[in-house]
Amino acid sequence: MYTLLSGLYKYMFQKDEYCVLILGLDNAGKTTFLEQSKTRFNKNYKGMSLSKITTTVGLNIGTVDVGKARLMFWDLGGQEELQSLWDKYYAECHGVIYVIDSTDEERLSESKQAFEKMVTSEALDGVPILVLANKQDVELWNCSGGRGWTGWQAYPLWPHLPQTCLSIPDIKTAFSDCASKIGRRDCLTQACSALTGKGVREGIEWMVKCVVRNVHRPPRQRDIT
Ligand code: G3D
Repeated sequence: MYTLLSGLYKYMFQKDEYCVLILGLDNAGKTTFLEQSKTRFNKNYKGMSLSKITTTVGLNIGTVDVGKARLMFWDLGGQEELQSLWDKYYAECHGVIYVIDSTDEERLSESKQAFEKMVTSEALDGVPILVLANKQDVELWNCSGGRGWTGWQAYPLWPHLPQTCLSIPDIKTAFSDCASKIGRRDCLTQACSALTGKGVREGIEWMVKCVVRNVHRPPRQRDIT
C-alpha cells in the first residue's frame, strides 16, 4: 500500500529536472530573462524589480516549473574573463539559452564569436539551443511611436525613425556562418523582451519540449565514454 501511495505521489508531484545554461555577453539581459521567467512561471514569486537588475558577475541560479518539468537555470557571467568558465558547466546541461542584445550592433561579432566557441564544444553536442534576440521592445517602442508591442520581428512602422534594434533576419545573417556548426540539434531564434516579458513564455515552452524529447534520444557521445 505504501509503495502504491508513494508511487502515486511521485507520479503526481515529482518533477523531472533539467539543467539549462543561460549564456551570452555581459549586459545582454540574461539575469533579467531569468527573473522574468521566474515571475511568469512560479506562482507567488516576488522577484526583484527588473529595472534594478545589474549585470551578472559570477553566477545566478533559478528554478522554473513547467508542467512535470523543472528547469534549473544557471545564468553565467558573460564578461570575457568569465566566458572561459562556461565549458565547466557544459557536461551537466540539457539545454542552452543564448541571449543577444539586439540593440548592441557593435558587440554583435563578439557575441557571434562566443556563440561559435560554445556551439562547437563537443560536450554540448546535440544539446538544444534557444537564441534569444533580446531587447526587441526598444525597436518596437521607437518604431511604433510609443504605442507598445505591435507584433513579432516587426520592421519600422515609421521608416523615418532610426532603427535602434537588430531584427531577427539581421541577427541570422550575422550568425550565418555558425549554421553549419550547429549540426543536428534543435535550434530556434526567437524575438524577446526580457524586460516586458514578450517571447519569454514561448521560449521556455520550446526549451521544455526539446529537453524532454532529448531524454528519450540515445545518449550523447560524452555520456558513453
Ligand atoms: P546580463 O545579466 O546579461 O549581464 P542584465 O544583463 O539582465 O543585467 O541586463 C543588462 C541591462 O539590460 C539592464 O539595464 C537591463 O534592464 C537591460 N535589459 C535587459 N533586458 C532588456 C530588455 O528586454 N529590454 C530593454 N530595453 N532592456 C533590457 P541597466 O540599465 O540596469 O544596465
